Amino acid sequence: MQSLPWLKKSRKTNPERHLQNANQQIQTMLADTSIPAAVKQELFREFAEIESISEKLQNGEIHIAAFGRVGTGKSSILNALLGRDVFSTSELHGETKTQQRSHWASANSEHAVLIDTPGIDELDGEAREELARSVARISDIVLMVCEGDLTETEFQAVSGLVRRNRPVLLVLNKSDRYSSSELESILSHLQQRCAGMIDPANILAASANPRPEKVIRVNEQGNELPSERPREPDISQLKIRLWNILETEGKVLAALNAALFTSELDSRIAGKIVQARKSVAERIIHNYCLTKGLVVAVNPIPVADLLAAAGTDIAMVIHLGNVYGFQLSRREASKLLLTISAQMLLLMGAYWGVNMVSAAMKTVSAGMSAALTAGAQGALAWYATYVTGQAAKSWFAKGKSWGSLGPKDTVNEILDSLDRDSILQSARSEITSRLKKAAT
Ligand SMILES: Nc1nc2c(ncn2[C@@H]2O[C@H](COP(=O)(O)OP(=O)(O)OP(=O)(O)O)[C@@H](O)[C@H]2O)c(=O)[nH]1
Ligand SMILES: [Mg+2]
Repeated sequence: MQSLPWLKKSRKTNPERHLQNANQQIQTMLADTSIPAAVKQELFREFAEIESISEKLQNGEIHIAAFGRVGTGKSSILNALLGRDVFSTSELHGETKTQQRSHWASANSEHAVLIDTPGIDELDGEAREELARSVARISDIVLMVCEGDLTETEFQAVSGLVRRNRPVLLVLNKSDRYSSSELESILSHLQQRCAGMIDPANILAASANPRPEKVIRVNEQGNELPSERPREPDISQLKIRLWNILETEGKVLAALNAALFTSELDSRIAGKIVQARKSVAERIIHNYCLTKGLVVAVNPIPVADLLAAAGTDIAMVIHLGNVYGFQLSRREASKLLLTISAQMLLLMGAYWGVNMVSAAMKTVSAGMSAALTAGAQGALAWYATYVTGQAAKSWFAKGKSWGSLGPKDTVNEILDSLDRDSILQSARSEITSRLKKAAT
């Protein structure tokens, strides 16, 4: 049999390795006391996914999920494959509310699992995307169940699944509602619409729960008597196709899916950790800025000494180091601070004196109160600590290195990116409001 198109990609990926990586990252993250509980909470979900996918890999399970609009007969198709009513079906739309699964004992693979999902069209765009993502994550083969030509929503869903390298079988259910010529023309239309996305061999008709056939009997008296003749489900084409895939590609599909899933997970987790560190670092920097700003406001020192006094930022640097997993000695911390403040003096030296003071006092008018002046002084200290914190953060994020930019350009880039005046203003107002609160 010709190899299926989706298998051409990344046959060599190694799911176990990705799983181990993701698992290790999560374990480290969970043990890291500097990471906020909310982010850890989010990772628990990924952790559960890792557990379930590694279990699936170990058991060699192959997951086949039904997906599609409400009421197209997703649950009915799966029941017909199982040969019994496992999943609940209804004429009323929205019968299936959550994902459910059942072992497909009669399949030619020992480990096939059928998964039922809720209909996609009652959800808004974002929720639908999320559902498609999670279906793509859990399933090795997707049965996209439709009951006629594809709506725009259905077409988007198919495209999304194909984009995620998910093997899709398009099942035109309720074929009993069409004459054979109608059926032929719908199928060929579907093949055209999905050209390049779905192999024509994977676009199939089925009737999972056909309505009884209306027949007219004529009795001995010649009277016409309408009656109904039950019809058997017809899912033979689908079953044969699935068995074929399971037999020839099943194991590879499961491994490929696990590899895709876990490599995505791998980078997702790495991204989350970076984000978490950034937000904790920002909070730490803000707290030190406030402390330093208050100290200077209460006990003003000459403007020119503010940078020299950067030595007092040692605690902040050590604290930031912890967030990035580094234990800095005081010596190392003060060395880093010296490097940073040297760059700041170099870059801001001329500017530091007159211009900064006027910027900080911009809105302060002639009859300046002592508190406002103090606030402006404190704001300058705040700003210096803020720049220092950002530079240190960048050094830690690059693994205790300035990277290709070097310290000068790093600090320069930080200075360029900051809206100095608005930082000074909000620093000043936070400091004065704290001072006022303390005074009352
Ligand atoms: N005529 C016809 N009706 C069918 C066929 N398959 C399913 N149905 C009917 O379609 C209706 C919906 O079937 P379900 O299997 O519940 O559909 P579903 O896609 O799971 O629906 P939700 O869970 O609500 O999204 C039921 O009344 C089924 O009896 C079929 O082959 N032909
Ligand atoms: Mg259902």
